[in-house]
Amino acid sequence: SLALLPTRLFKNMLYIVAMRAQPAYNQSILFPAGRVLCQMVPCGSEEVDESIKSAHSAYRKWSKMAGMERARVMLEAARIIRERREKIAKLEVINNGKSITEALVDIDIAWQCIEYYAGLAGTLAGQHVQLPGGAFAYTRREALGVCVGIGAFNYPFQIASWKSAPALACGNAMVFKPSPMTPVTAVILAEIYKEAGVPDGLFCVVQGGAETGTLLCQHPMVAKVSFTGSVPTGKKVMEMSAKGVKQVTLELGGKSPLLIFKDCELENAVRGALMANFLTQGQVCCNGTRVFVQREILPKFLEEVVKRTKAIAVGDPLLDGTRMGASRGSDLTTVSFLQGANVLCGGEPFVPSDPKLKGGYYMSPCVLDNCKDDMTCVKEEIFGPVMSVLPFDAEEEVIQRANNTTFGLASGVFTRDISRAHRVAENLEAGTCFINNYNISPVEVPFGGYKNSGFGRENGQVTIEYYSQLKTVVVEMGDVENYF
Ligand SMILES: *[C@@H]1O[C@H](CO)[C@@H](O)[C@H](O)[C@H]1NC(C)=O
Ligand SMILES: *[C@@H]1O[C@H](CO)[C@@H](O)[C@H](O)[C@H]1NC(C)=O
Ligand SMILES: CC(=O)N[C@H]1CO[C@H](CO)[C@@H](O)[C@@H]1O
Repeated sequence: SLALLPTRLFKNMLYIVAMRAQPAYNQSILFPAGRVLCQMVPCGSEEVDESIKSAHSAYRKWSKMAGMERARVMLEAARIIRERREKIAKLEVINNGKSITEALVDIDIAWQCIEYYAGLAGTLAGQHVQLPGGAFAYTRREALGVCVGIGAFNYPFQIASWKSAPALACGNAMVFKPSPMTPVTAVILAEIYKEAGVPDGLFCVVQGGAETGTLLCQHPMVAKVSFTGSVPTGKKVMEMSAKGVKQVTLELGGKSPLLIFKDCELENAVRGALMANFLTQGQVCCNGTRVFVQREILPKFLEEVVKRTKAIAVGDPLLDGTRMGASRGSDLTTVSFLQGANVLCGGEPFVPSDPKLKGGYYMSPCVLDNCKDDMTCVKEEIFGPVMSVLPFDAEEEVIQRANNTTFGLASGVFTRDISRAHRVAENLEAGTCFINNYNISPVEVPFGGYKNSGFGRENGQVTIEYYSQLKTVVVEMGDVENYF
């Protein structure tokens, strides 16, 4: 059932950005089957320059349109995505390897995001301020210009939508570089925007890895860079952007804590812990991989979690029944990570029975017990389906331990005690705290990190601030003071 579409996709890439023949080929791997999906030529300085210039001229037209007009085009794009959700989701599965069930959710969140910012496009406005002597000032909310979006491999289509929707709503253009591991679906988004009626070049896709990313961050015509990826790369993006005084939004990694108190609804806490760790094969930046469980309920919790984890259907991601697909080549030989932690289940390369999938990248989801706070598996991102479970005794203690990390993307707490829930939410150092659930990201609420997990926000009304700037216009109604 893995229909390959290399010719069409390759043609589409050429269609968006004319690519020069270059010796260095980048291969995009078809994760579910371990075969080469397509070969790409990374964009060099000429292609990057060309796409930024075409984005800039599109921005001139687009930013002069009324917000309501931009909204109409964006609503049409959202409608097309919704209409083709199954087709796009299938391509996302081939692109990334996640299960079709999850890919459909990603695509739905993507069109919802575009719809949401279309709704805000008509509301962008400044302020009127009265000054002495009849003078007054007003502010105009203006676009920034050409924004660069750099995506990660875990949510290719969704990230392209999360970045482009607020950018376009505010009147900007965007040049988007998907991860070289997942080059496919951003191109589909570009085609859909064009079909919906955005000016040519307003949303451009350039392909490539770190070198192409560097060219984008250093280009003098770029006003802003929004990056999703690892902390080390995020720091480089910020450094390069600083040289040109460009605005930056960074959505970086996490090692988020999930606190499970003994008074919780255990069934929900178990479901939450699974959601926190095993969505998209564990390759989610806000996943709650440090699961702190109050000692009294630890045996019961582990028993349930291990039972359910063993039952997770790993395999062909295009089948409806599959709950975990293929990951980015991570057969986690986690042994080196373990340092005395107990493997309760999983953690091994998994070979699906379907011979077509023999070469694919599968791993059985893993639960680790007997973890200590200073173990590598607890402190560092593994980026795979691995849950580390840590016992705790008291609220104050667990908050200190939960905060004791350089990351701060998300956090979660399961408890029936309403005061405790809000107290814990206040004290955890993270950009999001989920109470009695985990890993839900409605487009209406801001998403982003504390500490090394980044800054700036995506989604929610506030993101308008990150894609626009204020111009103050001061109007004198009388004479200029005769001072000299
Ligand atoms: C998701 O879970 C993995 C597995 O433990 C973890 O290493 C990683 O930090 C999480 N993903 C991200 C992007 O933080
Ligand atoms: C924080 O972590 C460090 C190193 O891992 C450790 O030495 C320290 O005791 C921890 N602090 C708390 C409050 O857990
Ligand atoms: C509010 C609170 O308790 N914050 C703590 C979180 O943990 C860090 C490190 O363990 C402490 O420095 C904070 O005081």
